[in-house]
Amino acid sequence: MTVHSEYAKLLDDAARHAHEVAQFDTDNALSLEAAYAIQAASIARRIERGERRVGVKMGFTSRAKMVQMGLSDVIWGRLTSAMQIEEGSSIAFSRYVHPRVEPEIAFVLKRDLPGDVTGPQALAAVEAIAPALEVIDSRYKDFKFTLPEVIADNASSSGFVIGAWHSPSTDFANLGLTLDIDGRTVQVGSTAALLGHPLRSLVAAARLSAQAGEPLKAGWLVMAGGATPAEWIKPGQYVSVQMEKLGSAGLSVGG
Ligand code: OOG
Ligand code: MG
Repeated sequence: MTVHSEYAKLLDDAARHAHEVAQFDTDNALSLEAAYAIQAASIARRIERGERRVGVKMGFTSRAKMVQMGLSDVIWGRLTSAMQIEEGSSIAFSRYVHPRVEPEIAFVLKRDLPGDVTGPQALAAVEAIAPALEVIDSRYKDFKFTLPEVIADNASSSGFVIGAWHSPSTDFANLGLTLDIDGRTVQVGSTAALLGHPLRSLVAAARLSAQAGEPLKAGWLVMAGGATPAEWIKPGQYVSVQMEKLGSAGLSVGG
């Protein structure tokens, strides 16, 4: 096995069996290119097991997230079918290492998107938009990592839930949102936190995916990134995002 496939197996096994691993690049020797190669190899293992590729997630597209995790480069990860959580359903806490949740906005595409697009061109390819929650679950001990390490770990992606779809003609530049746990608001933010406008996150997703040789496809989902810091979740909780004009999306946390 190459070094890449060894790390890919390590991270894939950690995600499958919900156990943590030690950081392996504390001296920052791993290039970003190598980190994305590990990510690709770990997702290839999921695809071999029968999962389908369903889209892309963006990371560190808001200042709130950059500050919380101490990293400042926009990153991306690959979404697969097994990561999707049905709206309102329950997730098993035991299947995660140390999950957190964050409010996002999701896009679904009606057209393929090449890498070099303007905001209006990207918008023209959007079928619908929806409020969403991402469940992130770093496989690294204590949820601590370097930039290459989190990229290799598929940008901590673990699960996502999407609320009702709406027409992209709704102005989504600056929609107020809250993250609520058991009916209590724990974070307040706006979709404007995402690079100033969530469409910029979609434009970045198109560019980065095309650069990786996997341009965005019709039918794919794009998760634009956490608009507020992420919150830890615990068994017994109900977690939801409430978004102005677009409504809500939620999940409950089982044992
Ligand atoms: C990395 C993933 C970042 C986002 O929305 O910014 C991310 C992490 O915070 O563990 O998903
Ligand atoms: Mg996220």
